Amino acid sequence: MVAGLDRILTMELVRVTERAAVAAARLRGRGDEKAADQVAVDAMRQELNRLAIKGTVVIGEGERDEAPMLYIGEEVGTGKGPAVDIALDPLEGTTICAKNLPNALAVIAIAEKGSLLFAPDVYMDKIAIGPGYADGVIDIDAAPADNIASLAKAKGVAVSDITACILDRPRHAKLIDAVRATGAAIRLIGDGDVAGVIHTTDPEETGIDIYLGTGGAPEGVLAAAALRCTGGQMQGRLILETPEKVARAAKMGISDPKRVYQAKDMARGDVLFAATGVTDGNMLDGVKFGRTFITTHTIVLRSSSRTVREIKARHQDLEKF
Ligand code: VTB
Repeated sequence: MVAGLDRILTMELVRVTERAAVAAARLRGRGDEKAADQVAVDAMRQELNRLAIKGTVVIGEGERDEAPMLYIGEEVGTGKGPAVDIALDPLEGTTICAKNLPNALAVIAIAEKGSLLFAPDVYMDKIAIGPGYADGVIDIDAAPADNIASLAKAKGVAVSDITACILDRPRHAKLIDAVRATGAAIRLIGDGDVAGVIHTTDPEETGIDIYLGTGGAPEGVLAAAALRCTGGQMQGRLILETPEKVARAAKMGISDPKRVYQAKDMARGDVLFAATGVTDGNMLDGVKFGRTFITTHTIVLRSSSRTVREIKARHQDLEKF
């Protein structure tokens, strides 16, 4: 038997992201990020409160005063069950959903109490690759060209066969130039770096070998939770460039503002992770609304067994949604 969280929770999590994804998907392509996020939050919270857990949201929709629901510190679940930390993003990629572009997800991770990094909502510098490589193939402090060359060598391919995923942001102009100068390809994404990092875990399916660049720290913790389950390497460093941010992080228990976190430092112990596709993506199909049923596609992971499950569900009781 593998120690850790009750494995039944793995399957229970699927309903939570399914419900959020269906709610958000109804608002795909309507140009209204806020509305799509709101319905996803409501739906996720409703389903989460049915779980037999004593859960605390540690990565959520925001601080208590700025998010009415699923705020950091909110207690969720029935209160009868194991004490767990929860990281969630009911709609990762609100803009993607509003524009009906690929890879919007409903995402959740659960770990034993005290096991998820309590990260402030600042940027995090991130680098990630998939499983099957020796430690040390990537280094967040190395030049992008060196990381790409090192990965290509470890994979046994030419640098030009490597594809990096990077968020399309002006702040990444130098990074993009540096990667392009190596001859590697770049998949530029508009949003959704949780998906971007996860995509490195299955390059044959997604076409992405490495993730590079800065994105949200909360999204970094969610991605780390997934990588703990799939295998793969990730390093992250909070960007705390002002004394105010250093102080905010310190309040959350972060004493070394320059610390490099490995995936296992951001999500420790037994971790469960689920993501349901909202829009069609490289790994997950989006929600499909049929005349008599709704179809969802979910990936559900558990770190202690490293099982990767894909669940395609046909929901026939449409009243439920
Ligand atoms: C990324 C992306 C998210 O925030 O983390 C990004 O994955 C980072 O912030 O989907 P900027 O948009 O300021 O670059 C999101 O776009 C939204 O949470």
